[in-house]
Amino acid sequence: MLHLLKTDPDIFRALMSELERQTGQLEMIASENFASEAVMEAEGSAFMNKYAEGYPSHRYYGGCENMDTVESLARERLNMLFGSEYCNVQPHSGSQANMAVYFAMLHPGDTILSMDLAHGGHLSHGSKVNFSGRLYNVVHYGVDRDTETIDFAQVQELAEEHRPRIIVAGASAYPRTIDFMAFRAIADSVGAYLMVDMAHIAGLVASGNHPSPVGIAEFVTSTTHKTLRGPRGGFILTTERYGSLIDSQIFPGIQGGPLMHVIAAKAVAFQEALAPEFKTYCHRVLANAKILADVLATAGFRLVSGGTDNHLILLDLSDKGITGAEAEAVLERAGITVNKNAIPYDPNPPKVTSGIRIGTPALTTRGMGTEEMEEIGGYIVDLLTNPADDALVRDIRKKVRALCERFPLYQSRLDLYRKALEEVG
Ligand code: DSN
Repeated sequence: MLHLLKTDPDIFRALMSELERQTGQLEMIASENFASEAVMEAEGSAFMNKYAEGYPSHRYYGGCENMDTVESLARERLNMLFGSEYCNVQPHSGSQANMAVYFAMLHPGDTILSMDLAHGGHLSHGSKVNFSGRLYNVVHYGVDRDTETIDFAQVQELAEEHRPRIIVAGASAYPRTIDFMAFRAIADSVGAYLMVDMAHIAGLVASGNHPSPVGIAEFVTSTTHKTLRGPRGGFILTTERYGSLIDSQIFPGIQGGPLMHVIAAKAVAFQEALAPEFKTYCHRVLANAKILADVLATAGFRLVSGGTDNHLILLDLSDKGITGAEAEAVLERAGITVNKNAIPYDPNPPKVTSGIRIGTPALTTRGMGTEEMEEIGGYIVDLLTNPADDALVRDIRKKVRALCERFPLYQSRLDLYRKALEEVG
């Protein structure tokens, strides 16, 4: 670390400040988590210096023997974790995993049927401002106005009307269990492929806390850094039948050299997720989300779909006289980080929104449990009910700091950085 401090104090100070931000506030963005020291060590390593275009034993560069070890271990562990037949661990991100599947199975202009971003879908599922919406003919399904759960009658109707080549299941702001079998039946009824983007719930799937799409969908894509708690990145699961097609779409189709340091970190995260403690962790993520949901609902807040089955809660603030943007801001001032989020049929634009999305994966990694969720739920209720009360915000900020101190995170790193800074004065 002293190297960075000596070479580039500006970046070092930004890093120090970020570490203090992450450890000194309550991270409740549903898609974020804290990777382990081992994962970070693998990523910040000499693996990053190596070009390894190609795949294990078939590389376009010399000196790849250690790269082969790393990528083969990542693949074996990932297949073991999800019981999959074939996988690709090279996607730099979830979007690129999705892109590779589209490129493998679709021609420009083909039809994709996917969940509307405004109802909890994802940009790379065909949003007009994304490559997916520009290249393909995209038809969106959404949630039912009353139940706020996926409207399978509408999915079936749209599938019959538009005959999509691929149906995409998966969401980034959907608090309920997704019925992959129902999607399979609809896909089969119209001869469509099924792709499941399980980025948000990958850890829950790996630990048996959400039904698995593996063996149901031809293609399963994911990121590695959300509930799975690895480094930022993506992967694709498929069967032998589509394996080499998918491989060729990732490299040379859309990517060049794989990020071998990230693949090494993915391998470490997969190993961690195979350990029994990861199951316990995921159980606790769900238990924490349920308690938090109960506290908010009991205080009179409306939860989209009436509750949660997974790691996230979508809170509708439209009857509280506060927008999603305002709620995000007041919570942040008190040291609670969430994101504003559209609710289904939201009348407000995406930069304002009528809701916030709250998740429990990161705080559960810190070791917080149901007792802490009750405490934090109380703070959220007080802040959202009295957003203009500066004294309250200051008081809660203090309590949040004290709570964070009780659940230390990256402590040895923080100590090391602080000591380094003290030494240079
Ligand atoms: N941007 C991510 C999220 O916050 O859910 C999805 O990729």
